[in-house]
Amino acid sequence: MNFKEELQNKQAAVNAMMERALTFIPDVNRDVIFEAMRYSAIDAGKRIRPVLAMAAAEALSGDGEKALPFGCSLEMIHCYSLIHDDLPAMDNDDLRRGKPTNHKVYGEGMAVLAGDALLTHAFSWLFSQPAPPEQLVAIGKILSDAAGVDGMLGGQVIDIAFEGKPVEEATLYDLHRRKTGALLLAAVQIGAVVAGKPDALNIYGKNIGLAFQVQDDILDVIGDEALLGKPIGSDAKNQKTTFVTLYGLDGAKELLHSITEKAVDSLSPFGEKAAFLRELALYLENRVL
Ligand code: GRG
Repeated sequence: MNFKEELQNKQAAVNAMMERALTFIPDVNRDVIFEAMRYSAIDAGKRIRPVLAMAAAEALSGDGEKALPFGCSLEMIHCYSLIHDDLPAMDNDDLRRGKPTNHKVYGEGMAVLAGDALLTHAFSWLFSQPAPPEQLVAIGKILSDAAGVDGMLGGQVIDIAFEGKPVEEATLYDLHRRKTGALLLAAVQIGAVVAGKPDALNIYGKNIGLAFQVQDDILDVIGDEALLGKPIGSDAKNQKTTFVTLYGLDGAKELLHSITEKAVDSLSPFGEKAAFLRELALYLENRVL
């Protein structure tokens, strides 16, 4: 199987598991929240985080299928963060993944609740899995740390605190290590825990986490709006410091290439089993959406 086929197979497995995880018993008074949660989490996005969790387990000779439900918990947290990030109180965006943002369809109050509900459901789903209790606790800790004040939410706090102000290089790295990087590292760590080797892929996870954000900054300048499903130029419009404003377009591309290489090099101890992770790093370096 080539990389593209394997990626598509994994994405299909994620979509099927997300459907299972987000199927609710109809209730006329709560159907609206089920619908709002599903709107932003079913058949949505690239599913990179759960794919990474599966691939990380497999690279360490573990079972990717066992990492899949936990990867879906992480994906729910990711979807929650996008709903909240799009709210008028945050980025005030109308389009996400080529369709109206959650609050545009369900209203602000329901969108806040849909995000909250996805975050809490992520842990309910996690603790419903028939895995050893110590594994559930380890993964629950990874997810909560990655999502919370030390991770993604902390990064968002720094982002808001620096709105309209210049950001120094070290702060920009700290912001994105948390805001974007923490969930991507957590994805890799979940797979590594399932394989029984918790920290084995941390260098890979940290570098692709940063690379993902650098490419995000580049795409906001030279990306294709139709492919991205949202307008470009939002960083410039909001006068944000990004890896492109800091290093220029070519400098950001060089940084992206060098950290992708670091990620790939860190996989050498794992040989052929890490082939998919290697290809995934290159796919993320060259992604157009
Ligand atoms: C609201 C607590 C809180 C946090 C929001 C992650 C985040 C913080 C905001 C998202 C803003 C953003 C666009 C960050 C850049 C990196 C990123 C997370 C891009 C979107 O992830 P993809 O490309 O999305 O994996 P898909 O649509 O494929 O799922």
